[in-house]
Amino acid sequence: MDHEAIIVGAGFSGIGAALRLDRAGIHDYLVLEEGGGVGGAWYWNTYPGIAVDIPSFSYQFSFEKNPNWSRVYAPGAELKDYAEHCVAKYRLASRIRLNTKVLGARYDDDLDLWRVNAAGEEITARYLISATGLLSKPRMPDIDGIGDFAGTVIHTARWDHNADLTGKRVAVIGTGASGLQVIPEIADTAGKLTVFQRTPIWCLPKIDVRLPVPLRSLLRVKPFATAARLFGHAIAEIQFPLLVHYNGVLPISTLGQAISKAQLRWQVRDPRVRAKLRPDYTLGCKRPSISNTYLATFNRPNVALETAPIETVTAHGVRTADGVSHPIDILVLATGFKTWDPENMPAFPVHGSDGVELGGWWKVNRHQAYEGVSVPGFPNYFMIFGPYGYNGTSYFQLIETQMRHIVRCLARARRTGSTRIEVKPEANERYFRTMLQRQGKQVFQHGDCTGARSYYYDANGDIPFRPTTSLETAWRSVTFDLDDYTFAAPA
Ligand code: NA7
Repeated sequence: MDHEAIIVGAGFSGIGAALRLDRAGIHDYLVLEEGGGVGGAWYWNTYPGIAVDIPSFSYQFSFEKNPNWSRVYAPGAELKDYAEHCVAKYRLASRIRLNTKVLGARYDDDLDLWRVNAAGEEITARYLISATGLLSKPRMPDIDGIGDFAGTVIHTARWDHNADLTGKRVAVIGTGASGLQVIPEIADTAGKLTVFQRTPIWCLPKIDVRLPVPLRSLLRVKPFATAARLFGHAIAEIQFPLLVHYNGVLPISTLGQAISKAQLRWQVRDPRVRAKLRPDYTLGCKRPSISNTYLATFNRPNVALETAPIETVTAHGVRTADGVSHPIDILVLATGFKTWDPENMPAFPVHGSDGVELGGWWKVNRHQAYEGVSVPGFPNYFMIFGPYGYNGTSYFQLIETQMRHIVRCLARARRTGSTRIEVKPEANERYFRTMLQRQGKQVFQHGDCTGARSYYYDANGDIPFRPTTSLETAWRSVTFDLDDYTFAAPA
């Protein structure tokens, strides 16, 4: 066996997994990363205006707080720097193999290990930890003629820094979080900017300020760092878990909608444009976003909002269903990511015990995973982002919570000399049932999500996010019953 563990992905999940394994005394692991650098989403996404969309104080490891964030919502480059800092400080580089795409993994029932196809080379390990994130595979829109466009096409998740937008006719398709960030940034440079919106997004004010150096030095003092972190957690908790999962109990969406509408009235002058930007679904049905500059961009004379459906992309532009042709030079796709699609969940073909394939198993049985971490029939396989694992708050809480769970399993296996850890089907079913029962309070039941087109839904119409608060999620990771797993030693 080559290693005790293989971690797939060197984004924050993979880095966090590695750091937690080290802390648990498991040093023999290898991190495999497709990209040429670490940082995951922050390595790949470099479009103008990219920034984190929950406060940075919450978007960091609890044990490695960064006192150098330049803003409450740090720009993407600082997140990438922070990832590199963690790798350097904890000496992870020698255990990360970059430019190595995992093409598949197969469990060997005889030897209780995973055979991982790493860019064509087989590497074996007892444990396989998937840390591939959710938003890592860019989604190309299924629009007719897109391949015929003669100009430059750029997906926000793979920004082309050689493309010069100065004075050009630019179109952006998509008004999700990426669109909201990139649109105000490029409006200045582009000669004419046309934004193609299919579904408006609830846009909330961003409580963002620059953090001057004296204020940053306060973040080196523990009580201030803790207070900032609690502030960040509170915002993140309201922004998703409370808003979405406790919609039937707390009127956050009503309040948020009122704030968002007030911002729209205040920032957009033309009432017709305002009407187009106003969503008609309940806040929380799809991920809302925050910006102080997005809406006002539509006051600019060189920016147009187009809501007629796109019929086709031609060699020289976009034609909408009302028969209008929009000539353009550069087409920006802010069209998001594959989420619960079979190509992304799992991110690579995973064949468990007896060769069962995970994507196929989920297709038949619906997305499910015990505590969002493990699936029956897939021994020694653990996910950071599995179905019903992420409650929507800071991604770092997910990483730390899931690693607490995983490390508890690995520690018991060490203590008992076990080589095979597998969640019991009845424990998984119990967890799945509980998750489904909890959905009664979610916005998806209480609100009107008809027109939202949310990426939260999978092909079965399920929303495999964990309907719990972060406190409960963390509590479960330390209290779940280890007897929900079987631990087996070699015969
Ligand atoms: P999102 O939030 O999935 O947004 C994608 C946008 O692209 C959204 O407005 C889509 O409209 C639009 N889209 C996608 N396909 C098409 C087609 N075919 N035609 C027209 N419009 C289309 O991705 P982001 O990258 O913005 O954000 C992802 C996450 O990153 C975000 O939630 C944060 O957590 C950070 P739709 O709404 O589907 O009508």
